[in-house]
Amino acid sequence: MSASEDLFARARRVIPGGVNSPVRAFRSVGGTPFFTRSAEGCRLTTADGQELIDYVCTWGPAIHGHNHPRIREAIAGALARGTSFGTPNPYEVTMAELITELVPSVEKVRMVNSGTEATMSAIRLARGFTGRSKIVKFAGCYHGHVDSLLVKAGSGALTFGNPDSAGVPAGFAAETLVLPYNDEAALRATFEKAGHEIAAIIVESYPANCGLILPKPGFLQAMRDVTKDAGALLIFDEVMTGFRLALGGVQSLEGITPDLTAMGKIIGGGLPVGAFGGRADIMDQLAPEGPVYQAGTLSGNPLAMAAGIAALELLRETDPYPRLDTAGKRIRTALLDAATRKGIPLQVPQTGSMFCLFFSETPVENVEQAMASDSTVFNTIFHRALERGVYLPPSAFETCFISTTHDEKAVDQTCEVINEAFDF
Ligand code: KE4
Repeated sequence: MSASEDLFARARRVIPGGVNSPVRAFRSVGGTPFFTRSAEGCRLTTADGQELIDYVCTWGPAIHGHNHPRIREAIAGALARGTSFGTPNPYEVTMAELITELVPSVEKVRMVNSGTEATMSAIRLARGFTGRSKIVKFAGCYHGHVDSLLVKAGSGALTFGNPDSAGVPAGFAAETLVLPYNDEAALRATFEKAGHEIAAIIVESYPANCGLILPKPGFLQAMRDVTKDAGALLIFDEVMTGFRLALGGVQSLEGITPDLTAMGKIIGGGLPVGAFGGRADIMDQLAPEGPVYQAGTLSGNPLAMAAGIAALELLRETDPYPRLDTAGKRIRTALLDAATRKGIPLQVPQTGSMFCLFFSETPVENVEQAMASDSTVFNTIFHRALERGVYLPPSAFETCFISTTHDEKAVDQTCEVINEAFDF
């Protein structure tokens, strides 16, 4: 039995499914998940000593790779002063000043401890600010395990949602309307019919939890238009894309100004963190300033703030985005070339340091088309790449991430592995 198999057997006796987050269990791709013993730069070392080039990057936070010295030193410096105070601390102020400087739509920001907390709090704030209860989300978008967002589309196009998880009461789901992504007509029809009841749209600025699906031209602007006309708010969930594709997030690339933005991942430098922010007149509705309650024991934790500040300052100093996009394009080309040689239909949506593999004849524009792609082929490629030292996300419906430590040598090695992985 390998060390990972032994660890997994032990884990399953005391942790549900042996994991602290479902996707880590490899249920989608099959097999036993490896356990990571350490990580450095773009490489993980497993409990069995295998070295892997990591394209999961702890699901987004590790844009500077693992164990970056600047981030490690920042944590060590904060650690020397203690771990948690339960009082305001200077790091929180610096973090808030950084975020509001880098993301102009965020005039005020509140730190939390996960992306889920960020989206959950942003929704409560939108409902409190507008006095309305309905929320619009899009099929295939994931915003964390918030009750009111674990909802799938209702029976008809314009009916309210049904629970997408046990434990979510139908009454909670009924307050959520789930629309098809990239369907502007459905969006406009919904707001025509129910706009006066809708508190907010929440949308992944680039959906990346059903693979990577990019918005059709004008789709995000249509959301901005219909929410403005209806007196509803537009919430961009940039937990994944914030600081990943540009310092100002996707909103800066697309020229859209949301009312609220949910953030996470990169702003914690690998430590537990989330944040939500936006227009000051909305944010000032939050306790203790206003009537919308929201709180957190470890919110603004000095270690997480120090790590996140270092991560954001590194991004501002180095502007890694062009190079990350070049690496993304190189890997995309290698994937498409290998698939063409093998005669396998493959789409590789890629933007900056994000890409995914859809084994589909046609481009994927919504979750139905994503689900229709061939995940069996994905699983084969996943395991063949893993055996050869490249770790892709263990699901066809996730997104790959590249870090600044994926240097030429690592990308060259990845392209070689891709060629071998497709040669089955
Ligand atoms: P967390 O609560 O996991 O920190 O963030 C939830 C969340 C919110 N919004 C978006 C756009 C997200 O992608 C996420 C979490 N992303 C997943 C990756 N698909 C985290 C991985 C996991 O669940 O273990």
